[in-house]
Amino acid sequence: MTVRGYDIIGDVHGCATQLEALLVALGYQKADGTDEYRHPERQAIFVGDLIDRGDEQLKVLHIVKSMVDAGSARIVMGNHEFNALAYDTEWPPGSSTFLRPHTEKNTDQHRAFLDQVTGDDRRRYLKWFTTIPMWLDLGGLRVVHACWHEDSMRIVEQQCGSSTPFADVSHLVAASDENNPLFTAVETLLKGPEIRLVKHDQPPYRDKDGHPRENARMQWWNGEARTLRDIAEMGGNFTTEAGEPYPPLPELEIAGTLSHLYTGTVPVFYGHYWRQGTPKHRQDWTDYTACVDFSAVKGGALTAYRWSGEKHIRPDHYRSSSAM
Ligand SMILES: [Mn+2]
Repeated sequence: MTVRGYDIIGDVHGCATQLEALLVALGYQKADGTDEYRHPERQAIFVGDLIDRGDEQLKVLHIVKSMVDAGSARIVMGNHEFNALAYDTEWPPGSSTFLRPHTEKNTDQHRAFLDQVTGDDRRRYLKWFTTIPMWLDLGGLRVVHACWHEDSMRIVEQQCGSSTPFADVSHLVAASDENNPLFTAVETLLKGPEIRLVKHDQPPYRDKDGHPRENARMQWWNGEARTLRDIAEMGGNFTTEAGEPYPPLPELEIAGTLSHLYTGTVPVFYGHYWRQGTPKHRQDWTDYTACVDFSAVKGGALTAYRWSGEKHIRPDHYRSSSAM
């Protein structure tokens, strides 16, 4: 098959019904007697986070792995696949401690997966996760779960020798150690960069759940952003510690101090950011970046971007399983 284009599909989080509806809407059809959806001239690319939260995780894994095995799809790793590996890895062996500690919070976050994906299935899919690359650079387009950051990619390549490091458990160990440079590199690629507000003399805030926070998400996708106000993503319902609305951040020029802002001219597709509603300029897409995570498991639409060689993002190329 000659691949004439790619359909980049957002975070599925166990929503198999929406996934099948989206694949059908995109013109993919099941190969006879299998769950492998295929398209005569296109390939799907999953941005990671197939698992956690949703009700149909085993079915999602079955569909997506069938597609990847058959060459109908590709995938990059999400933070939830990475966390699943670290949660499962007892280290040192026999110690009853795990690379991702089995705290109540971590276990609750992973509960639906642990309940739904059991026994041999769990072993098989975790093993598959170790073969998933952290990013894809396909020439005319780039795909990563949370942030395209070349400095972090170089660290992964130099330290691990590839973009697919986790078949070797020592790399999983290094990436779980906060003092190892691999930890920050993997966090940046899979969870996105954050900016420390207190470092810029700004007060901490409370997020929508009332949790105190000193870091804000960085809008790395906005290459034109220059000031702290443009770069730090502050939600509308964040408050100060005292419960007052959080004041606007200052127009303090900081772009020159950051390596994270994407200034490339090759389109980058990513997920992770729980966008709401329909895709909006700057917030969700720019000329060279497009988020495809529109919160499918929280009532949003599972979303894809249909890329056919264009050099700039075209918002009319977004597709979803329901009307947008
Ligand atoms: Mn994610």
